[in-house]
Amino acid sequence: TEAVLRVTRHDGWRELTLNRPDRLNAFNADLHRALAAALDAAADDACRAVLLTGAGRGFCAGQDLGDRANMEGPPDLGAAIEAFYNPLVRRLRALRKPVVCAVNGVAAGAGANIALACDIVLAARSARFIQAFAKIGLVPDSGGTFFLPRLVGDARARALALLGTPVEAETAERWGLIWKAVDDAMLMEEARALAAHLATQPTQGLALMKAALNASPGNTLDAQLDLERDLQREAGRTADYREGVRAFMEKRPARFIGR
Ligand code: T3D
Repeated sequence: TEAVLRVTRHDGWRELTLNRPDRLNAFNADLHRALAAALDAAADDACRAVLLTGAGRGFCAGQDLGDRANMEGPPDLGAAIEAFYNPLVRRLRALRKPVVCAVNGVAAGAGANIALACDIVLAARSARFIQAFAKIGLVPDSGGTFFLPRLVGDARARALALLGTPVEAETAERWGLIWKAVDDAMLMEEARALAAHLATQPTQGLALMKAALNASPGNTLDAQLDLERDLQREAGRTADYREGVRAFMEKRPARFIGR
């Protein structure tokens, strides 16, 4: 049987492809376990960027509802969130390297919010983002109620959550939900070029940047200024910072090593 997650190693970065195309890459426990293992493995210094995408015509349809179809009593969905979805979002945010998401098709439910948890989101023009939870009586999870209002503002976040209205990629770009909508035929080329570029950049600096941005929503300006001071202290001690300054002074491109 084909793996539910395809891991492709490129020079300095890895491509992770959700691979249950006949279910629009909906999550079952196997896919969760495989993705968790791949993200943990991506902590390796040899990997300096990650690209997450989906096989087939969808990106991810969230939880596989087939696994929830024959319930005897009321299920404890909190247990699934605790075991799988929350750790996934935490892994994506905590990974000390950029995660690019190429949303190749529909992203629904947790599938939409997992895309939003990534650092840079590109989407095919034909892709849609759907907070599908309203249609089955659930609450946006996987950070949806955290990311949505911060990305698009409270008014849009509320309507998207309460109505489950699909958002086209171009609208998503215009609203600031994602970085960029890309022609379908160009999506993977552009996403791979972006991941490959990030893999040549000052990885420690990017990791510290990510930490600062992760902390920002919960911080006061004073706390964030203190954090920037501490992270800049750390960034200033990296070999890549010294190389960046040297390359600038010598008017040549920098050669970053990720340390
Ligand atoms: O339970 C917990 O652990 C709590 C955590 C919950 C997290 C969540 O994500 S809850 C939200 C779950 N997701 C959804 O509610 C979305 C369900 N899917 C859809 O609404 C639609 O499929 C889409 C809008 C995403 C796409 O529509 P469309 O018309 O392009 O495709 P389709 O025909 O509906 O789907 C294609 C196939 O994929 C189809 O199977 P078939 O008929 O060809 O055999 C469909 O059943 C299957 N599929 C799509 N989404 C799921 C799925 N199968 C299982 N689970 C899915 N989520």
